[in-house]
Amino acid sequence: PTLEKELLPLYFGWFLAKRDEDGMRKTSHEFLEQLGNLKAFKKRLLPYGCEDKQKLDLLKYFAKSPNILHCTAKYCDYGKVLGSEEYAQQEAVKKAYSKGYTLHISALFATPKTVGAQVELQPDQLLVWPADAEKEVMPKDTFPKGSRAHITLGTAADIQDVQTGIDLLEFIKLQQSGKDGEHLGDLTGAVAGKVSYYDNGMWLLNLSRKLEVKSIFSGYYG
Ligand code: 2AM
Repeated sequence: PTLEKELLPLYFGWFLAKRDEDGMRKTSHEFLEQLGNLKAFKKRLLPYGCEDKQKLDLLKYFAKSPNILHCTAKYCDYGKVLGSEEYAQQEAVKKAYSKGYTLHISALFATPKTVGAQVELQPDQLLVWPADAEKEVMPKDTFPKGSRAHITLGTAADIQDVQTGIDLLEFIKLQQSGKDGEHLGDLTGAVAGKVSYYDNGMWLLNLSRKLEVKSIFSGYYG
């Protein structure tokens, strides 16, 4: 018999269940629509390459959206990424594979590059979160484990998905240094919460009611 090597995916992650994925896309639209209509936002369009008070359709601005909404745990590039074999062989990862998880979303954010959801990983979810996930993209800073966890909802033209987690870490870095952003408005309905501005076109919505979405931990082979 031939020895078969296990295939590694493009990435491991939590994939939103169909019904919750549809809901999440609607929530994302609602967020961008309400944010774009905020007076404070209309006055701060320069980071988005617009003149002040010009009209900016955020739904069009974030032209790209992932085919399947998910929260990436480990990017493997089919095994080309160092450490992906070791990751896949961890007991915790094998145990989690194909199991259902509820993702907790505490905030939504938009920057000139990306729009995303901040995911608060639960203790059982942190078991499959790579120790170096934050260092991988921001080697000079220190973050609590799981800080990078997010769902990419959309990206501006020419921006890669991977940027969303970097943008999220940028918010957290500012929060860690005591800069909590300026409270510039409130959103209502399904996206009720406080909107804070962090300069350079960085907007964060702290949800009054955390969102919970059902997901399955698995690998994407694409
Ligand atoms: P995302 O997690 O922000 O959505 C495939 O490219 C998926 O792997 C995307 O969802 C992408 O971004 C994620 N990803 C995570 N780390 C990556 C990396 N270092 N390079 C490329 N994609 C990465």
